[in-house]
Amino acid sequence: MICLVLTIFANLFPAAPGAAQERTFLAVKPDGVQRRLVGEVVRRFERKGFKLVALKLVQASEELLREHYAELRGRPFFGRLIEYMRSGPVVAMVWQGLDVVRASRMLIGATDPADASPGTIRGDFCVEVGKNVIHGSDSLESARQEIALWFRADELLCWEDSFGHWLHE
Ligand code: IDP
Ligand code: MG
Repeated sequence: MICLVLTIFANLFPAAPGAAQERTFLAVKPDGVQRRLVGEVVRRFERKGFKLVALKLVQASEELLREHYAELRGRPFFGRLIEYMRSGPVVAMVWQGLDVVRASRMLIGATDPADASPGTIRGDFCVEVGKNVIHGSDSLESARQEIALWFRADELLCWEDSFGHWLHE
């Protein structure tokens, strides 16, 4: 109930400190988990000022992954992509903050690490599109769908953020 009131308030006054703002879905892919990059990824999003609202280690099922990547069903690499994502656990997360969907894509870098700028996650930690360490939602609508696909509503925590005053005007 408190969450609901805060969310309504935040939507009415978007610039208010601690405003709910938007949410995105991120996942450290199996190569990122194997290569011990989970802490590095979390550190980058925390350091930027975003707020973690959910996190879990998941061995994703084929069914879940087919749904998650449904848009890419017709692509020649689809089968390999599903196998890659099933090859080990992933760390699924929801992050919240001002313009977080777009900002996350900038922190992550281009899909093909060869095109990703140095300083981005893909630019710094990988070399091939088929092992590109991290997933991030590409729009508000896909963020909404992906969060609902990977998390139950009660796994998204609404917690008081004492940090917002130092981030927002
Ligand atoms: P994104 O992850 O940057 O949003 P998408 O185009 O949505 O990129 O593709 C989803 C994932 O599919 C990529 O992150 C990558 O793992 C994989 N992928 C995309 N294009 C290729 C390709 O040409 N070969 C192999 N895998 C690919
Ligand atoms: Mg995508």
